[in-house]
Amino acid sequence: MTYQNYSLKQLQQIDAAHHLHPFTDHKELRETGSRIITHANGPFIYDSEGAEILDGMAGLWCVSIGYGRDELADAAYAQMKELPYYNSFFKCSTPTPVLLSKKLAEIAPKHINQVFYGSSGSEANDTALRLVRHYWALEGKPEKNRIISRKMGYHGSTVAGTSLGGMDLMHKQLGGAVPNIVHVMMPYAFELALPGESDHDFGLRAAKAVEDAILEAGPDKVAAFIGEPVMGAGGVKIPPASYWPEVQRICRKYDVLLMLDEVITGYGRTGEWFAAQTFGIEPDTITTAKALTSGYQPLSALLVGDRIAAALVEKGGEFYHGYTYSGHPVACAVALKNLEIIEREGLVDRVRNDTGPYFAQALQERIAGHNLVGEVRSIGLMGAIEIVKDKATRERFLPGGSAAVTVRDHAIGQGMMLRATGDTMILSPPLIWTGDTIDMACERIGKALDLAQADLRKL
Ligand code: PXG
Repeated sequence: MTYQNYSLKQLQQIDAAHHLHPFTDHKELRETGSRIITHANGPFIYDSEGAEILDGMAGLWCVSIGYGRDELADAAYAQMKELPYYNSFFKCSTPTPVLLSKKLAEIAPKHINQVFYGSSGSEANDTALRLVRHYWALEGKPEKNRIISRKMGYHGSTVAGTSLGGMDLMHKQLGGAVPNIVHVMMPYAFELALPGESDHDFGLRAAKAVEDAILEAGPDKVAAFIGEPVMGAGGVKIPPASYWPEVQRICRKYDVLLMLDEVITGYGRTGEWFAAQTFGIEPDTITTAKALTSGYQPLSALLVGDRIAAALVEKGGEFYHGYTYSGHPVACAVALKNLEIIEREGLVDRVRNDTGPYFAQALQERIAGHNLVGEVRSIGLMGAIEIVKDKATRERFLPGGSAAVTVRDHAIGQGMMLRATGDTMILSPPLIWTGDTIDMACERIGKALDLAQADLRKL
């Protein structure tokens, strides 16, 4: 029986009766009912009422090649018929994770040549945390096990992901984080730069917070630093150009491993295959997921640099870690086809040379001037719009976050899906967007801002 046999109301009732959603106030959801998305094509999603909505978030930062790609469905179908599942434990392998690993080693930075698979970004970060601690134990330094992370960082929702992340509300509900993880300031100039402080100096100061944390713990106690190259869920916070090279310099100085979480930035979003390349840094691990399959299958890949891989191989001994679905043949088949399409259509170059710069210009020329907007910023095809009450002073509306939700609701009403996080609107569209799609998005966002402004004035 297909869903078409149910009315929207029935689906909402069943949803409310049986389905616990992620990051949701369930009491509130039961009062409003969920929005049910039934199908999608290219850059558009459609809800059960037939509304066509331009998807400014690529699903949840993942559907890079857009919806409705038969080639991915065909790849999954063929693989399911040939071999739907076999495990990668006990010295077994299947062809698609083998070939995907080769492909990932080709597109990753030069010094990264090994891959460990999971099904989600959270799982990949669990792997990363365990792997760097295992690495130092293999090196005879088990006490070098602290991880430095950042406030407002998002690294997933498992216990390790939540512990690595710097979201206070998540920590409060955790009731005990993984020990030996500390959080330092984030590189968010819009709110944290001092009056008169240049972007460059602010970037160096934010990097110095990493050095201070290393020195406070003692370098022989610190295993690694982890960060998203551009903080995503925390509000598309793009660090000043001075930040990452300085963080890398500091990590090298104290022999601290550098872990990048590229679950959002990986596979072309910033105009290179990986943001490590955009920022010119050489991390020891890169966590990836989402756009690896354009969201058509759940799959994550932890890319592991030569230094850690060499210790694993040369020192030997079993790394007691892995998932039933590590290297899932169907997910890997879909990833291979997805990467082939990204390459064939030149999407990474297009973001770097064409749509990325056009997106930046369009936001600047058509959105930044609006009365409700304190700042726009973007890198490649990810962008943020800061919502403020007063453009000059950057005073926010109260209660915090309410104005951005008003903008978002109007945007959806205008046929434009984007996300509100705190007082920031965020955009992370499919990489197939063209100049025309960007124009359409700006027009709809502009209207949403006007409508929101009218509402907010009434308050
Ligand atoms: N790292 C980063 C940087 C992420 O953005 C994860 C890890 C975890 O991935 P999984 O696959 O376990 O969800 C993410 C996920 C949002 C939002 O509201 C962002 C994510 C997930 C859900 C919501 O922007 N990012």
